Order: sequence, then C-alpha cells, then structure tokens
Amino acid sequence: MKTVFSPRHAGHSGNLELMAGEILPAFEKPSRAEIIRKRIDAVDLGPVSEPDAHDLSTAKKVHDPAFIDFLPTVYPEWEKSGRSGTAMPYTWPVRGLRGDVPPAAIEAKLGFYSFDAGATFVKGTWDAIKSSHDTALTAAALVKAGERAAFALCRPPGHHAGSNFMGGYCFINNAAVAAQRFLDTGATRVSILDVDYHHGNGTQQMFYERSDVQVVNLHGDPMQEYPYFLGHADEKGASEGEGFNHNFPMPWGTDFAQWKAALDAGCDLVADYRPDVLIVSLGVDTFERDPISQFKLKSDDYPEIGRRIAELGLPTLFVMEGGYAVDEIGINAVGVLTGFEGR
Ligand code: 6XA
Ligand code: ZN
Repeated sequence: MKTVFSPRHAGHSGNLELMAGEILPAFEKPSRAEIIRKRIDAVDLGPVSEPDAHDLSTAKKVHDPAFIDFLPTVYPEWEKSGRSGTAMPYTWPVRGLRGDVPPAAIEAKLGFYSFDAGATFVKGTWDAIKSSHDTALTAAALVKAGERAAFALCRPPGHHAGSNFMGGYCFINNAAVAAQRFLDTGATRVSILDVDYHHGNGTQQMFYERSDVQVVNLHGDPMQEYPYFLGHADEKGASEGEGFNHNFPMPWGTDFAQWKAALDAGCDLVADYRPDVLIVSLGVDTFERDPISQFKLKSDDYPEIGRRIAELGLPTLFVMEGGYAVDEIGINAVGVLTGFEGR
C-alpha cells in the first residue's frame, strides 16, 4: 500500500491544551506521525511519498470559504496583536449570543470558528494543516488512479472539523475533502467509516443532509465522552440525507468483541449502500492504553479491523485521525493496513 506523508506536519508543535482544568502539552503531537512513518518502513508497507500541492477549491465546497480563508490568518493576527505561544479561543457564541457576526479581535474570531479550545495554533500550524489537506487529496488521487487502497498519513487530523468550525485538534476535515474530490471526479456515492474512538461530529454535520456521502461512526457514547454534543444513535440524517448517517455509540470499557459487532453492522450498512469508494477515518485511540480514551482494544485487534474492512472489496482510502498512545501508535495504525492487505 502506498502512503502519502508530509514532513511539514512537524511545524504544528509545542502547542498547549486545556483539558479537565489543566493546561498541558498537547496530546496531539508530532511524534505520533513520525512513529507511524517509521513503522511503515519497519513492516515494508510500501513506498512513502510527499503530497502534491492542491488548491483549496474542494475544501471550500465542504467548508464555508470564509472559514478556510480565516485559517492562514490566525497566527499572523495573533502575533500582530502582541501575543505569542499557543493561540486558542476562550469565548464562544453559544445560545443567546450573536453567532452570525465574526468579531474583529483575533481571540474572538477563534471562538467564532471553534466549538472548543482544542484546535490551537502555533507559527507552523497553517502550513501543517495545508500539508495534511494536500496529503489526503494526493492519496485520494492514487485511489482514483486505480490503487486498491492508499494511506493518507494526515496530521493534524480532521474529523471534528465541520463546515464552519474547528475543534478537537482538527482544522480542515481531510476525509470530507477527499470524499468531495471523489464525487467531483466520477464517484456517485462515497462512504466514510469512522473508527476513531471519538465521534466524528464534523464529518456528520457536513454530510447530514446529503445522500451522496454515507457516514458511519463507531465511538464513545456522547453521554460520557467527548465531543459530548453529537453522536447519538438517533441521529440518522435529515432531508435528502435521511437514512445515510449511522452512529454506533458504545460505553466506556467496550472491548473488541463488542466493538467488532458494531464494526460488522457498520460494514453491512456500507455494503448495502454500494459506494464507489470507501474512506476510513482511521483513529487508533480505541486502544486499551490510550491516555485520553476508555475502550479496551489490544494491538492484535487492529489487523482484524483491516481484514474486515478489506472484505468489503472496495477501493479504500485510509485517512489518519486520532491515537495518543505513541509507543504503540505505529503498531496499531499500520496493523490495520497490513491486516487490510491480508498479512
Ligand atoms: C479533547 C479530546 C480531543 C479528542 C481528539 C480526538 N480533550 N478525536 O482524538 O478523534
Ligand atoms: Zn479520537
């Protein structure tokens, strides 16, 4: 399997994170991608190449163009306002406030375009976001050109980013942009199967009223788990999209037997939809020793996931999302891919 990977991800580094009352170094850190990159070589997964540059026109079909145009301005504006360090929001236009007028102040614009404080910026963040977006589109082009599968080793991840908001370490929704690109280049139906521990609220929101992208999510129950405010089983899609969104929330402590039953059900839904292409939002924070997650999957389970997905027999684009147990992130993420290849 071919991998696309950009070293430019590394500029998104040294960020701080606000979590459960503490300011900590961000869990979403460069070593995650570097360790996966090394594992690809260690198991001889296949060639790794850098992404081509892509313009943002496809991103602007699934995201509000004003949101996309805002992203490169964040850190320059943050510095112009006399600040340094990690740029993050601290005010949000929730119910009862004006959510229709972006303020002029950069710290307020950050809140206007966010749903939490988890999408933070340092100097190299925009370049990393752009390289991650380019990575997804370059890997999508490989699948479009006839590869059975390709791996977009994206960093930062994307599945929490919605049409006009970022959050949860995510800025541009790489999987969603790839889905739109497949539709624009000949596909009529695309499925996104999100196996990350967290609900892909951004992906769900973007396609909720569309029937050309089916979204299937397996994740921690939002009653207990981040992102809390979306991801319930009764969210089935609306208008044109009714019946094309499927959520499988599971409780803390879920083990592989229970999780695999949800994967089987999700895969059956994908098979019934008969997509032209499958995109897998690949998070491995379902792992038993993930520092911010509460499922119980073991390293041996990840190749099983790949084998099950391969049984669908679809052209498949894997897009990297979460996973924070860095010692095992390479074994687990690449384990899905080698399992997919039947080894
Ligand atoms: C917020 C937790 C963010 C989770 C990000 C993630 N403290 N999403 O892994 O898939
Ligand atoms: Zn996650």
